[in-house]
Amino acid sequence: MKVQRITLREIRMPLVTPFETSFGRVTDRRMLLVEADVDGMTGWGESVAGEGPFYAPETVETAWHILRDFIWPILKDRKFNSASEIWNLLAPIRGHNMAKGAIESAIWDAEAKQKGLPLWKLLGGIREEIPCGVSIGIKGSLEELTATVERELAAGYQRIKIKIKPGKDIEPVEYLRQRFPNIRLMVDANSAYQLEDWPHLKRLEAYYLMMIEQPLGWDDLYSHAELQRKLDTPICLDECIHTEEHARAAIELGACKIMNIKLGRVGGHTVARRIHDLCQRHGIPVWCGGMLESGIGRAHNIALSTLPNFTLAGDVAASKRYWEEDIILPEVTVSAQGTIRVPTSPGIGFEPRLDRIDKLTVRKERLA
Ligand code: OSB
Ligand code: MG
Repeated sequence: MKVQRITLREIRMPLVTPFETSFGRVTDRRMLLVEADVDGMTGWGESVAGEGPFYAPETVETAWHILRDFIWPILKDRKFNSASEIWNLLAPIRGHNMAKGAIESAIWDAEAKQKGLPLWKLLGGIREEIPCGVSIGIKGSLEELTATVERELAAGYQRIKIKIKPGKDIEPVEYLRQRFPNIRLMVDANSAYQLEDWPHLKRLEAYYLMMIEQPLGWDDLYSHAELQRKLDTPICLDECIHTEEHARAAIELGACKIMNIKLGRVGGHTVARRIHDLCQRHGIPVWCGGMLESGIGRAHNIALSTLPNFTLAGDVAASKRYWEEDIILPEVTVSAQGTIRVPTSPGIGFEPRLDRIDKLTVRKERLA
């Protein structure tokens, strides 16, 4: 196999509702799409790098720079046998997993199409339907939060995650628990707390949360291990897990009992699958995180979520929660039972809408 050409595009799309986390608020997404021509077959990937370096160090700009100036020179004229080799080919570049994941996933899509297989089957997935949850941003009032939760439950979503930060944590959780005593509820702090805050976090245990996601420093496994020893509620790590080695360290240290796997954060399907396998061997359940993706990134998340140890509902939800109109056909929809039916056509199984993508494109560069 050989990548003949890649096309980078930056598209911009406004979110249907602004999304607020402890690290900031997003109203308009900038997304970097990678279209890869692999021996005449086209594959698509999406970089999940944010507008700013606030969730992780990468941004749309750094991903573009690394793809054009470092990744493409490695892949140009390079022969390989399968997409599973791309991660190793890119090993000389340290970090920049979101840039790597964008092209690596595009090559996986192309390989699956060449083989006439749905991507999820090529990855070794076993699920024909995946369970879905939602991630709800920090809201201005408890009434607004409750109304949102009601709407998502009515749509069928199987678990509710709310974003928290100091000052907006115990109160919203207590309020929701009183109104919804039986729902699967969890919180995500996106690294907003310090280890010294542990007695405060301990108070959340009164509301029997499924897990507390990434309460402490984005790269601080050690403090999470200390915190997990003080809490009965499972800690789920997100930001902290950017490599397979970090995943192993987290497990050995006891820094979490659950893991969130995001394709971009770990550099693509190959490493995502290895972390999945590692967690499975250690009895750590995983779920697929979301990064407010367009349909292309979402399609990759669906494929990844079919692996056997993705036993918990992820943050992979319907297109219409995010976009007035998505860039793929069909759009991603969720059943009344809160599941997504996995597509059966080759590759990612959703067709990118080139006309719409062109209209949304603010920058484009072809590398050959
Ligand atoms: O921490 O999981 C997170 C969005 C952007 C950055 C980080 C996170 C999130 C979400 C949204 O929680 C998940 C989604 O609905 O795509
Ligand atoms: Mg998170």
